[in-house]
Formats: sequence, structure tokens, C-alpha cells
Amino acid sequence: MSILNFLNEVKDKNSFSLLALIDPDKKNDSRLKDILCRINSSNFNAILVGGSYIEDDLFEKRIKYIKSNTKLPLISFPGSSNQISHQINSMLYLNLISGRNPKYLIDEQVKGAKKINKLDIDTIPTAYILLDGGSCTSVSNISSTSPLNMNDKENVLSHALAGQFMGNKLIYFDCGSGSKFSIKSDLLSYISKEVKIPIIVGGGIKSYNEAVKLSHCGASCVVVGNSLESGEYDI
Ligand code: 1GP
Repeated sequence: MSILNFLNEVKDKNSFSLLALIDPDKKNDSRLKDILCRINSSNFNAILVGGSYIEDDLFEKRIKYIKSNTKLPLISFPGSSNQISHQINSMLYLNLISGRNPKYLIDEQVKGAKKINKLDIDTIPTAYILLDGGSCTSVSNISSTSPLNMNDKENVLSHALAGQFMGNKLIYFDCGSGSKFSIKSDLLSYISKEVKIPIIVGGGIKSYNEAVKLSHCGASCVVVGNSLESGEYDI
């Protein structure tokens, strides 16, 4: 079954899917075991693996460790074409459409295309939209793009609709890892009434209750990363 069908099935059953995000970077080495214990003992449906920047070349080794310590499906959430792994056969194929940096609109996609084809990875075209969650985030710094202002609903809607009309299968609204605020519920309700493709939200989410509230506003998938790493996440 394709990962998109899997996520849709979970949504039909549970009203949304809850995704854990693991950044396979050196900074998490000492806590990877604990993070996986928290994920496995909670109600997550799948694990996203990826980060804005990986400091060393032990990315594959960490994925191997994650794979051998969970039964949940893994989905790649790559920060660049360097994060395409033969060990994960599903991937969010991201287009950073809130920004205007060609590196993340087409360059990285072209760089990774032959490897994805060779490995026969199940790619989900995803319109990736950064929102300003009140913090300076590494995704914004590394991509040299500015997030969209959440108060400008019409501009956010125009981006989301453009993402849909370009043929993407998902829209990912991300306030960035560790952001102060998550997506505003009134904005999410407004956008979800207009767009016809499933919406993923992430950035700054610290509890299961918050995830449930966002699902009531129209999120099909909710991503939790930082608060799981820090142990702050409230089940
Ligand atoms: C970041 O949306 C993800 O790209 C998750 O954000 O780490 O703040 O949970 P957090």
C-alpha cells in the first residue's frame, strides 16, 4: 500500500494521523533510544525522518538504528537531496513554495531525481509552506527564505491553492522545528475549507490535545518533533 493510502486509511479510522519527526542528526545520538521509546509507547502512526542539516555522515547508520527499533512505517522528510536513503521507500517530495529560492523549488529535486528513480521510492508531491511561528527557525535560515505571516490569510490561501493546482497531493504547513507558536486554528479552519487536498501541520506542537484541536480545524496529519526530543510532549 502506498504511504498516502496508509495515511488516508488512518485518517478515516482515527480522524487524523499523528506523525513523530526524528532528526537523524548527531545532536540526537544520546537520546535516540529514549525518543524511540516515547514514540513506540504512544499513539503515533508513522515516523518522519529528516532535518534541515546533518552535521556528519552517519545519517544511514541512524536510520538503520531507527528502523530496527520500531514497527512504525518510516517516511523520509528530506532537508536536501543528500537525505535520500535506500532504507526508506516513502518520501515527502517537498517543494518549498512559500519561498522563492530556486534551490528548494527545483535544484534539489533535480539533484535527487535519478536516485529516487533507481531506488523506486514512493514519492508524495508535497507543497511545503513555512509560516511565521514567532521564532527564527533553522529551515528558514538554511533555505534563505522567509516564512509567511499567519495574519495574512489571503496570501497563505493563495500559496496553498497554488500548491494544489500544481498537482501536489499534500500541503504541509510548517512553523519550523521548535517554533514558539503552532499554526493558528482560525487560519487552518479558513484554509481547510478552501483546499481539497489533505493538510499536514507541524512546528511547535507540544501535546496530543493540541494535535486533536488542529485536526478539528482541518489537519489530516499532525507532526511532533522537538517536544518529543526534549521529553516535553504531553501524551
Ligand atoms: C518541523 O514540523 C516539524 O519541520 C516539527 O516541528 O519539531 O517543533 O515539533 P517541531
